[in-house]
Amino acid sequence: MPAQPTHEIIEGLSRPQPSISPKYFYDSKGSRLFEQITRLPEYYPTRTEQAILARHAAEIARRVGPGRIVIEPGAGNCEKARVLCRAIGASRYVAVDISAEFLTEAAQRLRDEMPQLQVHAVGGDLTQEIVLPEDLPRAHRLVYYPGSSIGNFDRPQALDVLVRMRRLIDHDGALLIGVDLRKEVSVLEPAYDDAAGVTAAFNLNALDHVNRLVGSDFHLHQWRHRAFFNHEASRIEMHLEAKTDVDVHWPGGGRHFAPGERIHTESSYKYDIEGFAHLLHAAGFHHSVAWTDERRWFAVVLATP
Ligand code: AVJ
Repeated sequence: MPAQPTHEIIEGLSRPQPSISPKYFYDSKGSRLFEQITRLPEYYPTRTEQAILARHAAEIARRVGPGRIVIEPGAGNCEKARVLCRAIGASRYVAVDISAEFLTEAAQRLRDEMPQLQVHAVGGDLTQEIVLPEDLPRAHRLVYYPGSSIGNFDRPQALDVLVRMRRLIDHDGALLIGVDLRKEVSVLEPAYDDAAGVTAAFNLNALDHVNRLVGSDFHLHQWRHRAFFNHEASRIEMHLEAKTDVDVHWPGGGRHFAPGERIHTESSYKYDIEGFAHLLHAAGFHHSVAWTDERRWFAVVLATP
């Protein structure tokens, strides 16, 4: 999180098209809700990606080779890395996350479980420069970016993030990245608007988090969760929509929302494999291999310079 989240949040809320960055979903309650989302019947990405990784683990391991230094931006609970590091016989693992405390605990658990793996925890995120441990060798690195987190960024931002990843590795490095693919709206929309209302709670929780960060007075019951596929932009959009006239105050200001007015909280871009390979190419990853599931809902891509 930046040093001054208050500024960024108020600026976003004050625009004609108000928005809150999706990074504000992830306070401790939001992180718990997200873990619940990954287990929902409608939310296919997590389990589809895991199935692809499990199915092709041997081939991935063969292609990347043993002794890799795995760097994972947005590592969170380090769950996914444990599986990968085992499968490929990694030598070191560098977990990077904005929530440094959460990360330190997760890193310690991983050390206890895999004593042969050297584990480092680093605070930071991909929209800024990541500062890696000084003694970390440059050779034989593998950047791991699962979960289709790249989908949160629009094209120029996604390109920028991929360029930053490219700079983390040398010519012998690689990127293993999960990408959610374009598919029928009847599958996409329920994944972001589930029957149990977990995604709605996750979206609304951003208002609670914002209240705590900026001292605003959003009342959650005045807002409803909206999620729909924007075909032109090829992205799921999540919004919070005012149910009635809403007046929100924060120190030094505030704003009025008319009934039906929306705060944009997240975009989740859906790619096709060819388009994503293009983006990778533009970022300096000139070779890529993609694995996908039978329904072609999700892709795991190994990209190299
Ligand atoms: C963590 C960004 C991959 O876009 O699917 C899930 C976040 N938002 N349900 C996604 C999310 C609502 C998720 N990413």
